[in-house]
Amino acid sequence: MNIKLWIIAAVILLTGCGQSSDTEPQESAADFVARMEVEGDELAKEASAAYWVRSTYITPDTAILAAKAGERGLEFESALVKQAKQYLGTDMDAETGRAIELMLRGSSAPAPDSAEMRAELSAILTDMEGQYGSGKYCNANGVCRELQELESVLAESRDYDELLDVWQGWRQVSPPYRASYQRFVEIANLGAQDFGYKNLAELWQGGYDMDSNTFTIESRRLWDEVKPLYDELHCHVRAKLSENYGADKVALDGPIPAHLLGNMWSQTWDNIYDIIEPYPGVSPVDVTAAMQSQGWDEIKMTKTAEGFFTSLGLPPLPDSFYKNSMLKKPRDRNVVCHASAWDIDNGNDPRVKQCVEVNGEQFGTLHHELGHIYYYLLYKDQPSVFKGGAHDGFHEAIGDTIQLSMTPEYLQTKGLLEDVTEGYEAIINRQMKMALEKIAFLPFGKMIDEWRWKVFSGEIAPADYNAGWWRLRQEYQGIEAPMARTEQDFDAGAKYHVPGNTPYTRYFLSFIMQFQFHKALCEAARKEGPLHECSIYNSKAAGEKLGNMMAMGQKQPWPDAMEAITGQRSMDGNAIIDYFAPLNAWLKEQNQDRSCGW
Ligand code: X8Z
Ligand code: ZN
Repeated sequence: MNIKLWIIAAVILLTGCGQSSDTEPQESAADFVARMEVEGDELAKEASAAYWVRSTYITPDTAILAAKAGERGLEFESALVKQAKQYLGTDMDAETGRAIELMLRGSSAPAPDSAEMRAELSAILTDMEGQYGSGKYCNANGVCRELQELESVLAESRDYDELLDVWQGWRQVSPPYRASYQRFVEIANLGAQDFGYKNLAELWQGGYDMDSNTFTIESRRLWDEVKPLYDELHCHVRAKLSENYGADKVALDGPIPAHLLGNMWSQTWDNIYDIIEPYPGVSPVDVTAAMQSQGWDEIKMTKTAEGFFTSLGLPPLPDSFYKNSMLKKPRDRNVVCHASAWDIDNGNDPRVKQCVEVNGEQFGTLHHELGHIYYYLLYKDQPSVFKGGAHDGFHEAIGDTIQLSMTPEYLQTKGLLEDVTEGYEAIINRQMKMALEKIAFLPFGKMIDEWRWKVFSGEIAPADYNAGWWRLRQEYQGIEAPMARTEQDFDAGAKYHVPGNTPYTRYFLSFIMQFQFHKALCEAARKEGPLHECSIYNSKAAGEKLGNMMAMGQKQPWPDAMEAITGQRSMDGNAIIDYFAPLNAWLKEQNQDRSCGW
């Protein structure tokens, strides 16, 4: 998560929204921006200290501290937006204009101008994330497990009933905050209206240098570009699961039961690669086994990930990073294990919070988090208002772009793979593993905010939260709940980003853009050959391109940053489709006698 504290101008989302106030500004726009910079930094220091402690030590005491800090942040934000509005339509230099525009975007949880509601909103957000973070499921035998342990069962077990037990078990964590979520929606919608938006959906959609309507059309276009490949993958995976579990459990003409895909939320499916592997035994890549047998720990994993970034000519992480990060789950207290990267003290004290376990998935997540950290380091000299990804999808895409370069050859240089197998079958196997991660994710990445946008706009009413959720799960992903669900449940709330209130479209965009970035960086690195074989490891030319783009922060509209790295000015699904061309052709052949769809 890009924790650029939702308090300070939390320049995450929003357009300059055309309203001006009658009040005459008291100071020049440039003076106002400069003053906010200082005041915002001061407040951010206090808030990040409170949030960090809260997230790494969940207790009723830290809830009080974090909620209080949040309240002050919301108060600051309301005042900031109010004054910033006064400058709309007035004369100012371009840089100040951009700063004002970014300030008016508001944060992901804006509060109305009421001390009572600020307190309520902040308390609700703190509490929901805390409940999620300390969630546990105790089964009928009295065995209690936390989320990461339950996730391991989803990843490793192939026992239908055992999978079902942990799947439904984790979903017992969220109903207790369903009513809180409903209240959060009411308050934050009022806040969005105070800031000049129809509702919170419009505010969230407004953070992309185009109006909210154009953005929703744009993201729909991207989904339409990649959906045919998803449909092929879905069809094949369903057929293999049906073979594995029986047609009575996985019907060949309907949605896939959600608990069989190897992931608690069915968002990535690479954990069931063993069931899907196109050419069994060809070119096995088992990073987890290699790391475990060689005794890797979280520090070696992080240093290795850092080593990729430094191989590109990017700077080493500051010593404080290793001193202040939380890279291991503490044994004696509840923490928010969902991985995140924190920009504390304006790029001087960046930290990762992650409950690292020694496996390939967590190694990938570490690269993802370091992508955020490198963004922080590279835009550290920008004024705070320009610190941020060109848009939030850029921030999410950096570390993932690096992961696309973790080819078998690269893994071999790190001692994580013995032999590199070449040939068609090896390519298809490797592409399948990646597609189970990257293509399977796309409709999930799209549907989460599809649900929230409808919840914020009222199209999905509170009484319909869960049914609305499953309608979208089925429509986009072609999956279904494996057991009866009711409005007593709150299944959306069992995914971190809902109680954590982190917008999710950013990941959908990231998964598309990272392939554009990979292609462009491979060209900069002068790598010939297919993109799925390219690694930019050690390429200073690629690093320079990436670094220059990150250093821009959000000072300019995102198409400028996109152009700086790819030469294109738009997001484009063709790069990911081209990347998977071999697998796409293979899947079409496999599916030719099947009836696809759900
Ligand atoms: O939440 C994350 C990161 C932190 S920004 C670990 N991700 C999404 C998720 O886990 O649901 C990364 C990809 C998708
Ligand atoms: Zn992230």
